[in-house]
Amino acid sequence: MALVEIGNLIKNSDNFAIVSHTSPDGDSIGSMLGLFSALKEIGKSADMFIDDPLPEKYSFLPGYKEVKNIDDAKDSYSCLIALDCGDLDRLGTCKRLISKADIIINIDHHVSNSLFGTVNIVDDAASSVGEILYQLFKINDLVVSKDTSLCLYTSLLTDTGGFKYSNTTSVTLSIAGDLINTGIDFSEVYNQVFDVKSINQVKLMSRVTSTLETHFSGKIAILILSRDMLDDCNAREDDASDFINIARDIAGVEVAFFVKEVDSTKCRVSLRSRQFVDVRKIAEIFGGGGHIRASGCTISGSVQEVKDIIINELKKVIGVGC
Ligand SMILES: [Mn+2]
Repeated sequence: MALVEIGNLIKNSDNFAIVSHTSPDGDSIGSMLGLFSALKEIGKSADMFIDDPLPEKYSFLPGYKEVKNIDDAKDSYSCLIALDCGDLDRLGTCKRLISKADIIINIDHHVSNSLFGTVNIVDDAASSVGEILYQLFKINDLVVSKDTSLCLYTSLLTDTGGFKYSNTTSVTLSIAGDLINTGIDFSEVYNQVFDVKSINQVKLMSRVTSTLETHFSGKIAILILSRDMLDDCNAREDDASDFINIARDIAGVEVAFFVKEVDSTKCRVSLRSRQFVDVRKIAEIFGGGGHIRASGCTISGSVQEVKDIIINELKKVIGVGC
């Protein structure tokens, strides 16, 4: 459906629920808070839900504290807007809100999106959901205030890794320019999102990097995060969300993956590639998804077992073209 029709649908609705994926990142949080801010500008009521704690580093964003617990949801919503979710399972427990809403608007940029909405805007050429929302607001003459801009800018900045990933386009940069023109402190956003670390996070980084292993003549780099490390450092899993980049950035590495122990029976895996390997395909084998250079999945097994499973899959693709 076209952006103008979605805009009309939003203008003619009220009582919104906004949801996004588990393990929230800068795009899910930035787009959610940006949409919330834009809806408030036109006098709409909206509740926001994410089925996981929000990383503290985004607490500078307006509306951060207004994200609600799923147990505080109303009995019904006229319109539910899902952001940055390739499929309904990405919503975690927020999935149950689907049956409480009359209309589902699905706004996403994952090519694998299952089109679960009543209406769907899935643009895999967009760097981030924040980029799609900006276009939606502009084309429908909705106000993009300084608060809204701060949130959307955070979406663009984080999903492009600071405007350096190949998903960054001239459209992304032009929108970022428009957002900066509202007067937001964009260097402070960068600082908060990429630079500032807690002492516990730095301690955790030291533990995680000490697990570094490389395989296939240094083309594969692996990091491990165990529950014990989190307990020892008094840290949360999301404190480790950027550590995968340390492995990916080692000279000669084509694929980096990060095995995070959920419990003794399963692990979450994040995958990154540099130039050749489509890591989304690997994540999809295990029911996960993502993008060609960044993906994730959950696999049953111990840390060691899961590590071996991924190495085995990479064995089939590494050396083919790289
Ligand atoms: Mn995204």
